[in-house]
Amino acid sequence: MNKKPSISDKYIKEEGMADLWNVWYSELHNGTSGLTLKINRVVESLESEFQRIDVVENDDFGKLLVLYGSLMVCDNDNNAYNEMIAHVPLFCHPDPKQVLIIGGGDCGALTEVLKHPEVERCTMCEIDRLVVETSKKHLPRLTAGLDDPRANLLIADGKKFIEDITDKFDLILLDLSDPIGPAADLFQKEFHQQVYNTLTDNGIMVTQSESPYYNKETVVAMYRNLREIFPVVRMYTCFMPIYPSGYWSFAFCSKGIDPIKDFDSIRYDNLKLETRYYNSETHHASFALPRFVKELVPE
Ligand code: SPD
Repeated sequence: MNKKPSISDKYIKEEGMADLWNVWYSELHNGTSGLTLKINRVVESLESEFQRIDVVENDDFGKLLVLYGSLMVCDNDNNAYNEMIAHVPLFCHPDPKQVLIIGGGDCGALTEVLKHPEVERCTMCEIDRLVVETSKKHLPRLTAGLDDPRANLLIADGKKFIEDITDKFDLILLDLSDPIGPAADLFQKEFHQQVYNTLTDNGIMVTQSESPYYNKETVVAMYRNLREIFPVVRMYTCFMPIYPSGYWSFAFCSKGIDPIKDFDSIRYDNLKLETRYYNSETHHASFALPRFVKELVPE
């Protein structure tokens, strides 16, 4: 991103003064460490029915969406998270026609899903309309998928939606914020069981599963529960510099499909996806886990 010259740049260049612009965003991750970004401007701050919403701007990451004081997405091209939550399962399912996203209000995952021509419909069930509207306003590259006629946006509580729906889906993505507030129930075993019941016979669920570095207790409990529901449960990870520890995980859960053996390399080669992080190598490599992570989620 080209930074507009600011008053501080003028002082530095023309008057040799120290950089006077001194506004920072800091996010604590465990009480004693965290991430700090220098902020060019606070673009917008809002309060929705569910949470505080901020959009701030930083030279390295562009505009960033912050929910309840936690960074969610940025609009530079480092959106490994959106690519990995979407393309990993999509290239493993033999015929992913009906896709459901629970959460995902920034629409980044939706936009990635709709890069696949096999997808006939992608329903996104997001509880907070203001997150979608704020993302549309400030992060248009991420929300481009909303203009696709296959996108079906519902503003509703994902938990209630799954309880009531009778349709089945080939792929369900749980593109959630952290397990606090409105999203907490969506990390629980009861909800995962309902998601399992909403999948077709060879369906796949992928859920974001937090940082294996900082959120060990959450990770251990989640995978223990998931293994009691799904025949196949595999963790995969990606590099995500704006999330705690920069190292983020997903749970690939299926009724039988294997994320490595069932990867469709022909479909991958033919689609020629435009991505920045995902490719056939990162697909496979993302399932290779360091020893400390394997110990958290033994198979
Ligand atoms: N602490 C940040 C965790 C964010 C995980 N999910 C982000 C969802 C973005 N669509």
